[in-house]
Amino acid sequence: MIRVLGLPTEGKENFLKGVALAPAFVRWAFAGIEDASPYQGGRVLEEFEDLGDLPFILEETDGRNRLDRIREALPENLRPPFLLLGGDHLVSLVGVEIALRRFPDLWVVHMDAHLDARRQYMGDAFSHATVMYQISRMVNNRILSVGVRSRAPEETPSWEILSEPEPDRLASLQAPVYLTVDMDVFSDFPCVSNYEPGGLSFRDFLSLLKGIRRPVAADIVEYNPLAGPPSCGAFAAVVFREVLLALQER
Ligand SMILES: [Mn+2]
Repeated sequence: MIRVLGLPTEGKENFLKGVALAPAFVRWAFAGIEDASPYQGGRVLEEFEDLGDLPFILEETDGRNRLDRIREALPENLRPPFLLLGGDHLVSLVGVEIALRRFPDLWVVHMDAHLDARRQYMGDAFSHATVMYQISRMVNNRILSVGVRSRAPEETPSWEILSEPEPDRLASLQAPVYLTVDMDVFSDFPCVSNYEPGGLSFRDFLSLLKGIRRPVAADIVEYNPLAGPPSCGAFAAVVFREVLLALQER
C-alpha cells in the first residue's frame, strides 16, 4: 500500500515563505476533489496508508541541520511505495535516500523550472537550490530533468536535461524511478516561491507521468499556498491524485 507523509518544512534561504503550509492545504483541497481520474482512464484511487504530517521543521541555521531534524522525525515504516508532500525541495534528498535503500539502481525524474544544481547557495550546501547536485552524487547522475528554464552560470550539471517534454525518453527507463515534482515546473501555477514563466502544461505533465514505467516513490514540493489564489489548492490536489494513481499498481 502506498504511504503518504507530509513534510512541512522550509529553510531560512527560501525566498518567499509559505511552502511549509502546503501539506495542510493539499489535504484540505484533496477532500474536495474526485477519487477517479479522467486523465488515467477513470482509474480510482485505492486506500493509502496516511502517515500524517510531521510537525513544522523551520530552520534558521543551516540545511544540514534541517536534514538531520527531518531524518530524526521520519516514521520508521516509511518505505516504498511512498509519496512525500513538501515542503521545499530539500525534502527530495530524504526521499531519494529512503528509496535508494530498497532500489540501488534507482533513477530520478526531476520536473522543475530550476536545475537546483548549485554546489552552495547562500553559504549552504544543503538547500532547495543545491538539492539536485546532492542527489546526483547519490545516484551517480542517473537523473532526467525536464521543464528547466532557469539556470545560474555556476550550475554545470553532469546529468541529462530534456529540452522538450519527451515521454518516450522517460518510457525508455526500465529501472525503478523516483519522481520529484517541483510545482514551479508548471506554466500556469502561480503559487510558488520562485515563479518562472513558460514551462510544462498540465497535459505535458500527464503525458510525462504516464511515460514513467516503474514509479516507486515520489514527492511534490514547493507549493506555496500564500503566493496565490486558493484555487491553487485544487490544482495541487489533482497533481497529488495523479501521482498517487501513477504509484498505484497498474
Ligand atoms: Mn526545485
